[in-house]
Amino acid sequence: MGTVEPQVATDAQTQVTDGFQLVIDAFKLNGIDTIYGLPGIPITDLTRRAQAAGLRVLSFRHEQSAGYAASIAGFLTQKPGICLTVSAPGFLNGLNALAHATTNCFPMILVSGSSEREIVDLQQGDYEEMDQLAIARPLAKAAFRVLHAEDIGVGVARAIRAAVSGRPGGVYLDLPAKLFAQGIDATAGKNSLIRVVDPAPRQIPAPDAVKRALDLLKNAKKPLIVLGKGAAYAQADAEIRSLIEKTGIPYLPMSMAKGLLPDAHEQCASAARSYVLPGADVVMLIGARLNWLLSHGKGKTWGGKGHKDWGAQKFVQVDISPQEADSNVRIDAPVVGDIGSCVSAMLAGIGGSWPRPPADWLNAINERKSANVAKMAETLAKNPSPMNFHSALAVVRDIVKANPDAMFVNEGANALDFTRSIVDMYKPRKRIDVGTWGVMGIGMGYCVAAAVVTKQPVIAIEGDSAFGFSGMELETVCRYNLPVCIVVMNNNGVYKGTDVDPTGRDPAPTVFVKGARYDKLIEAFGGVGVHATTPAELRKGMEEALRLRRPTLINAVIDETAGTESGRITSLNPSARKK
Ligand code: ADP
Ligand code: TPW
Ligand code: MG
Repeated sequence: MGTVEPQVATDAQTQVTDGFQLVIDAFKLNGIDTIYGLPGIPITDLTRRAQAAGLRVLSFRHEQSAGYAASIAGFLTQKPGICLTVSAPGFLNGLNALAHATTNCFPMILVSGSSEREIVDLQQGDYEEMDQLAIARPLAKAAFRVLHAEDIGVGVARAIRAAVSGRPGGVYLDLPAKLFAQGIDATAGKNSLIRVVDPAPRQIPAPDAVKRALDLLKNAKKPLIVLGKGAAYAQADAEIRSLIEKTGIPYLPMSMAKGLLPDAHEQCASAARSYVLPGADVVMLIGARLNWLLSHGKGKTWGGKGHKDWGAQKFVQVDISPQEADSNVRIDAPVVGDIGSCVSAMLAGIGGSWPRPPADWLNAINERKSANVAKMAETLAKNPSPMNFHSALAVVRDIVKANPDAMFVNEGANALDFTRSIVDMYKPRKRIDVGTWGVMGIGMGYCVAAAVVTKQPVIAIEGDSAFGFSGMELETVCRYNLPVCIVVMNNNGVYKGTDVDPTGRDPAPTVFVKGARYDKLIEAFGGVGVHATTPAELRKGMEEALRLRRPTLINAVIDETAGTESGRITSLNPSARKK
């Protein structure tokens, strides 16, 4: 297989266009302005020509990072993020992110070049031979292949609709090498393109479903609202805030819903989580699934006696997916529709009067909150040497407060869990993290997309292990000169740095090179490296990075004994449970 040269360009004389051009035109027609990818056969010229045509083409060092970037761009913009890869190995590298997008309900399209159908289907050993469509299908919300240039318009339109309509997800679009060079009449090509009208149609909830939900909520003695990342995605921020404030119901934000209302809001019950979940009698989920992150809606977290027992709560679930209700426990009042429409309908149903939740419930929550906040303030005020997660995060907390518009990326175990609970968010869709899978490796891809999409500075709090999964993308961050400040919480390993090999032969599986200097990596690419062993050094480094908007990596030296196994989810770890 040779390289595919752009044989024909659209121009007035030839009146011919080709597959490359039609893909680019179809994207542009649908407002797609950025491609996250990695070049090679057969899509090198697609990257070049897309760039020449005015699209932003961001080139990564590994497709996985490009894919994660595309997925979070989808979350932030409600437009499908595009990840472009080469065939077989490039495609497989991108596949993790495709599955991640589907799992997290982010709209994304993985576009991969593929080898010749005739050879692939007869398994004759083509260059990078693989039946990519078949492999992508179970991991994607939808998967399509385009064989003829005149079908590119339909293929792109279907991919866009599938990605953003209903519950968003990852879509695979297979573009065989031969397609790109196919020439067709330019007018016919132009006419074959589709500008997708209303790609994510509103879905209005049924009035009786809204009434059922409001009746349940109104009679609750201990109501609670849980906001998930679906609520953040929906961009119905004003309506959601209004619903919460009008009803006076305490709310809990899931991690990527933090900041939908400021975490410092008086109705925010995050600091009393372990009190409100088992205590509530009616819980309204808005864009949050009752999956493992909410202990499946049952067990001790929810006041059940054993780990499989249901608590006494009744649930309202607002979700665009009609199949989500009853997936873990009974949903007494499902409200199916898009969150903007559902919340608006509820607000209309509430009208001017709504009884405030009983004072004893609100007072009890406030008592727990105050006690927990005071306890945390005490811990944060300590200044141990070496730094621990708390003393470092006290700094991060201040910096975020002073820069509420900055994007905030977070991954790791302890580096994730402590950060989530200590660092408040003040605005919607600022916090992006490991998501539904608790996956490591989203870090640098998310940083690039967050900076590019929002034009805001980005702060990334990274476990030292987490950072390693996408560390080479430091070069990407520096190449595009993005205002990204990465803080590596360096505790010498996965969870902590203290394990030893009982045989004395090797380092323990969870332990890395002691005292590694991650700050030196970024210097190789012209970025700013900072070695911080005290909160003061960390503060100075972060302030400078935000002021100068230069790519910066701060190696924050954390006490290697400070973490716990698996962070907050030790109970899910089979070996740890035995202890
Ligand atoms: P979290 O992890 O924050 O709890 P989940 O990813 O579990 O959130 O849940 C997100 C939910 O939001 C999914 O069930 C998805 O169907 C739903 N969702 C996504 N976008 C919308 C929307 N625009 N309107 C309604 N529901 C949505
Ligand atoms: C793709 C398993 C969960 S958390 C983690 C791993 C490897 C790293 C924790 O160490 P880190 O944080 O980042 O240094 P800290 O502060 O506790 O020391 N592979 C993938 N995803 C996951 N989740 C794992 C492995 C894991
Ligand atoms: Mg670590």
